[in-house]
Amino acid sequence: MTADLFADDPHAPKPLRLGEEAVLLRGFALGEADALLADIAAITSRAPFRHMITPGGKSMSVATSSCGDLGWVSDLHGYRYASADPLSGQPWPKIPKRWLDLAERAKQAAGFAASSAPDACLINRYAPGARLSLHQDRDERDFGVPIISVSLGLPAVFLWGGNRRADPYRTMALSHGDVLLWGGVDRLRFHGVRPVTQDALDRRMYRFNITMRKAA
Ligand code: MD6
Ligand code: FE
Repeated sequence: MTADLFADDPHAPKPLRLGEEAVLLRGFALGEADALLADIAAITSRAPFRHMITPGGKSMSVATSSCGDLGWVSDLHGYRYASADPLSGQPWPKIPKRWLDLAERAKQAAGFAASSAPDACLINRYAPGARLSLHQDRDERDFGVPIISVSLGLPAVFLWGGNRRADPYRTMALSHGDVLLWGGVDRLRFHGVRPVTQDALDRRMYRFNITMRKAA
């Protein structure tokens, strides 16, 4: 990997390698974080956050929305990608160009080979207490394109496991502006998010996470 991330800034953090094909770019999206949050507000004014029902019949503590050609949905029938928002019957909002540009720059900075642009983007919103249990992302057809995940707002503890649910996992903090990428041999790792907590002096209400993928 020969990433020259922030080549002009001697204090910029180095890409952190978490696996053969998994890289954490701390603070990579900090400069545009406010714009990304404004984009999320615009998207979710049309495709509102909702608490999806899992196939097991439970309401997810994380509120979700999507943008792109395909959006991630869950109900009693299972998890899948759908081209329309089931709440409105309308297509999902487009992925903002700013997000696609960020994804492209992050792939380059993390040393990933050129690959197709994402066509699906899941947007998660965590209020304090919301969590995401260990899972794999395996509903996408193209694992050759890494998932690009952007963290915004409140920090969270991310669980980073192996290819089997019972494998041991590591934990790491994901903070406002961090970008995590993973693909290839690391694409099927189990992962999750511990219940989000809010420091008494932290005025942010939520953690947001954007994950862009190639689903079709
Ligand atoms: C989250 N992220 O950080 C949930 N999945 O809120 C994910 O589930 C995820 O960050 C695949 C790849 C990157 C991710
Ligand atoms: Fe995931």
